[in-house]
Amino acid sequence: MRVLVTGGAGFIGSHFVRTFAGDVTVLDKLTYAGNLANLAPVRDRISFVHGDICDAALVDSVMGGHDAVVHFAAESHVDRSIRGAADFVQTNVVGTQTLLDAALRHGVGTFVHVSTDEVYGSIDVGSWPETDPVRPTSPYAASKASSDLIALSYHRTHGLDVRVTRCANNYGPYQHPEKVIPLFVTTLLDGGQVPLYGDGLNVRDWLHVSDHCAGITAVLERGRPGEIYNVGGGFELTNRELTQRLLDACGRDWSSVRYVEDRKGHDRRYALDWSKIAGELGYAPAVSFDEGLASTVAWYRDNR
Ligand code: NAD
Ligand code: TDX
Repeated sequence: MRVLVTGGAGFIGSHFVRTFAGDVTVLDKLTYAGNLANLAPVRDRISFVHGDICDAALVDSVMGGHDAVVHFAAESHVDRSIRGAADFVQTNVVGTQTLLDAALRHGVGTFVHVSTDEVYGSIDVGSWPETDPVRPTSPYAASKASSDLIALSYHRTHGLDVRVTRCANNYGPYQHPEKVIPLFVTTLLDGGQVPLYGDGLNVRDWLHVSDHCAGITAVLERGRPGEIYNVGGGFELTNRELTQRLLDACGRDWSSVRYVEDRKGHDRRYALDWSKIAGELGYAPAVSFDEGLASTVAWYRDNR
């Protein structure tokens, strides 16, 4: 299978490319979040195209000859979307539409659109099934929800084989240190203080990046056209509980933590019902949180 992977130099996309057994072309703009070094282990067996998914002529010239697209490229950080939403709308919405048009023109077999649990909004108890409506709150989440709807519209309107995945919070090696786990680990290893937002009681469900990529591969290989698949099964923690584990792993205490002003519109909790992907595709997460966090901290220690 020849797969065009957008955003393949980022955190999750590069994990997918490093582990996927197929012919891969990466299309990546190498924004602040992309890093070619993330692809170093596989650089000689993949093709790399440096460019923007919003560049219709470039996307058209790259798309031909691929059996599938796995679309990771996005602006991905909530705090940055609060400071300014323009790049989020441009890349996440217009970029996705540009890719879909090219995929349609070139008769690409399958288009996997990689999305997030944040499109559902915040949930206090229970978990979201795929049938729940989107109620995004941050500009990041709203741009992802918009791209999900546009992607699904290409299935219903044009018959393009679009499949949407919505995953929980990822952690693992190679993540940009703007996100909470690598930010806290690298800061604590350097002896600094970490900023915990608000009361620290917001809850996130943490899934190892390799489990997310296993879910994406299952959807690519065995999923159904026009369907949404939640990819969950991580480990739920409040940010305080997470911070305690990171302090323990880095040999620090609560004097290394300062409570700071809360994120605007900070979603309280995300939780996915992932019974569909488990039942239909046999997906099950394989990495325990303790094991995954220990190896992630070790990776940041070894890759300063
Ligand atoms: P990331 O920010 O680490 O990487 C994004 C990549 O996309 C970078 O390599 C960047 O250079 C590239 N990119 C950005 N704009 C581009 C453009 N206009 N054209 C081409 N390339 C561009 O992101 P990530 O954390 O790896 O997330 C990947 C995808 O998974 C995103 O779509 C995100 O919404 C989704 N997702 C992330 C998480 C998470 O916890 N990180 C969870 C669920 C879903
Ligand atoms: O300095 C911080 N202090 C803090 O308390 C940062 C950066 C975050 N936080 C809190 C905010 C969140 O409750 O930690 C939690 C996790 O924050 P992020 O790492 O920014 O992730 P989140 O906002 O939950 O979004 C992530 O998961 C879903 C990814 O960045 C998204 O791309 C993905 O879609």
